[in-house]
Amino acid sequence: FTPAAHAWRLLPLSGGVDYKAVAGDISSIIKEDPNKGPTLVRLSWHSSGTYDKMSKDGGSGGGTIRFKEELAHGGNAGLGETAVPWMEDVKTKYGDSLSYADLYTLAGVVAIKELGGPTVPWSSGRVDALDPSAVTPDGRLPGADSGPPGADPSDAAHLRTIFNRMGFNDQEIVALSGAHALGRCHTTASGYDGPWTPTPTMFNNLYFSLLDSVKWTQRDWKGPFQYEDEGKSLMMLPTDLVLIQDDDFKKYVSMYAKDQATFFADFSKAFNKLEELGTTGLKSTTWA
Ligand code: ZEM
Repeated sequence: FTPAAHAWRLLPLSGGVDYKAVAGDISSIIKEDPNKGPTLVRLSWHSSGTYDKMSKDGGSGGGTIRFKEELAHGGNAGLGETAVPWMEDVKTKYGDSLSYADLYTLAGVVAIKELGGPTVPWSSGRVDALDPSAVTPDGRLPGADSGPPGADPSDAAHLRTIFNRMGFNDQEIVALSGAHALGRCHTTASGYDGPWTPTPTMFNNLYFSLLDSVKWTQRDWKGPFQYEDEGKSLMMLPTDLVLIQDDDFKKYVSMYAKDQATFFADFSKAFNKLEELGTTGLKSTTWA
């Protein structure tokens, strides 16, 4: 035993990043403009949602969503002009010791908590891919329009195909979809328009209660097929309505509409799983 060896053991791992400090910096960005929170949740989800359990590629692990090749994927419209550049100052501050992959996934859980949601467990240790060769092919994220124009949009099979590929079951699909309590659709990004709830900067179970109770009708407009409420202030995507058109999905919608605590618990588990798909060697990290 030597004092030097002892001191070495006290050094933090992972290049010594203080993840609580990183989380604090992300929180400050959201406090300054709460509308950035939902877009950061979308960034973290899209960075993770490329995973394929058969080929075992994709997922958040390489931080590949920062590459223009991946940002060019249809589902990522808007993120290259918003959430990705918003994180750049934080990345610069911590340098090489903080990976983009850890930063983007941490931003998701910080935003969820900052906007009133659960403290989702998070682990550090993702190692960035150095070049875009790890970018997966376009088409792995769900499309909001699950059928051709004019067709019956209630195609539950599309959602199951996409999410089963990542390893999620019906209950997890519905729980994860509750993130649409947050944020809105932007005509400048996806082409869809409007928020799902009247409180888009609050993480709660309102998405489920609105889905379950409001009379949703097709919006008459020049944009893509979407639904609106009678007051014309809220929206639902065709894929959102699928969750009440399919009985196996609907039972979870009704459950989460009645029970926010169960929604928070199930969402936490599913979102943590989402952010760790395809990763290896992560270390459970206290960030809050
Ligand atoms: Zn979303 N999502 N999503 N989503 N999403 C949008 C926005 C947001 C689908 C989808 O097509 C869209 C999940 C699942 C699915 C968030 C989180 C999560 C938008 C609007 C679309 C079109 C983008 C825009 O125009 O800015 C579809 C089809 C899904 C399949 C089920 C899951 C899972 C999520 C997280 C767990 C969030 C927070 C937003 C709001 C973004 C913002 O900028 O306000």
